[in-house]
Amino acid sequence: MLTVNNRRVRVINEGKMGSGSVAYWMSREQRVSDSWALLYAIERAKEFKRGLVVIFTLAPAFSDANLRHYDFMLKGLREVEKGLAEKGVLFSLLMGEPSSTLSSYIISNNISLLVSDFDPLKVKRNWKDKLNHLINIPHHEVDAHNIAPCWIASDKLEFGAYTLRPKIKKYLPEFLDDYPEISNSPMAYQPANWDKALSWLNPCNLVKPITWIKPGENEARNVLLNFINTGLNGYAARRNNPNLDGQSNLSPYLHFGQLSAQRVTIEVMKSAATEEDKSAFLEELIVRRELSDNFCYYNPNYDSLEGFHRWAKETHKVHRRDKREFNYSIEEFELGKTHDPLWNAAQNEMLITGKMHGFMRMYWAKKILEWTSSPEEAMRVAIYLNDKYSLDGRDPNGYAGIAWSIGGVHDRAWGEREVYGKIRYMNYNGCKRKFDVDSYINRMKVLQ
Ligand code: FAD
Ligand code: FO1
Repeated sequence: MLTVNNRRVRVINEGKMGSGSVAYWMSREQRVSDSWALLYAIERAKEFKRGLVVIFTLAPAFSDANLRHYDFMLKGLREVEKGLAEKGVLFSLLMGEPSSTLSSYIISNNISLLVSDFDPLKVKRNWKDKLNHLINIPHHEVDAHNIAPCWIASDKLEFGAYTLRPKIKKYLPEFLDDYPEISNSPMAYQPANWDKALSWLNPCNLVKPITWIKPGENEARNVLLNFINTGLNGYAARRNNPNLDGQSNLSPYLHFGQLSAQRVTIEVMKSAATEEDKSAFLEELIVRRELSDNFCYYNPNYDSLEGFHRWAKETHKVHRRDKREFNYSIEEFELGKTHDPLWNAAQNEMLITGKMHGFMRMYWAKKILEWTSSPEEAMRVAIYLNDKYSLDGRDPNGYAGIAWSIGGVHDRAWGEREVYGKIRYMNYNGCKRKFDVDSYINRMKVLQ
């Protein structure tokens, strides 16, 4: 019986089925439970009475990811390999440029049907486009990240949360269903050589792995349950105060797909928290997160000025020559060496812990616009630092968050001022009115 809603699935390559196993090319959704992509592949293998293999292609130098990211991701993938074996599913780790590595695997193993998981980022779409020119078997793509599949929720670039929210709400009854369990049929397995994989990647090790948060699907569930029991209550009031641990800390797990946002939604809705806290949290988890996928999917320039709305490009053009009171190099930003102790504290929080508080990310990115020579340079610096140090970096949420801060994407025009033009302004005094800036600064000093 079909448990995966086939409107979550689209055929991105036609072709003739091979005689071998069905393959699920795991990439964004790195987990065993609660994955519509894995469940779809299991159902197809059953339908066509074929074997099933789950493949992960480790790409060389994935957009400058470093040891901090690979440590978290590879430990999570080891757990996936073990969890799949408990379900009797084979896992295969391939290393190399994904389209060529995977196409030769498909050909030499006579793979009959390829299933992959949806990801709006250009790097992934290029991999799939190149792969589809090298294979002639069917390739089905499943949106296992969004509750309302990206291409169903909206067929165009949305202006903001206010335009996408009603569309997502309309589809929740159809798509927000619980996941079926995968029955256990344990099998012995030969683990992949994970140490060799790490040395093959040879990632930059100047950015240290994170130890305050543990990777993997099981730990992700623990963090979720702990948040629901202790953190969800009061989320609406506490989430924007960087001195309180008011956020869920789920973003690294969601980014690497070690946790399903649909699972989070189901558990949050079942919880005893107040309606106010639930809706405040689900607004971020569902609407803002799925708005980021919409932005990256329908706007290929999601990481540049070209991706801003006309009014924003216009306002940056008018204020391009405005005098910058400060103009820092990427190294000065990276080492937190600006004149502003609050900005430096936020940079240190990200550099050391791999996660900057959500409120500070807005201030952090806006000040980069204010203290660089041009909006282009601001985008370059913000994306570079966010992707290099944030565990949840290289994510649609990051490109959308930076475009919101520097280009007013998903925001409106505000009163015009120097350098910012009509982009929403944030300043130190505004932060002081919201929270105890000195205690945040002192806490981050201790981290050093
Ligand atoms: P919580 O407040 O507990 O939120 C729960 C989940 O809701 C998050 O994990 C995330 O999936 C979603 N969410 C919350 N706020 C947002 C938002 N503003 N936009 C989209 N989804 C949201 N998020 C990333 O995942 N990766 C990034 O690289 C990233 N870079 C950002 C850069 C800037 C300049 C800005 C302004 C925001 C950025 N965000 C990014 C969005 C947001 O700040 C983080 O998702 C959030 O702080 C993650 O921490 P949390 O899971 O504890 O958040
Ligand atoms: N996905 C892959 O399929 N192969 C990789 O080698 C890979 C490396 C990687 C490193 C850091 C990182 O943050 C993400 C990485 N991803 C990789 C993608 C990740 O799984 C997510 O799908 C996307 O980054 C989120 O859209």
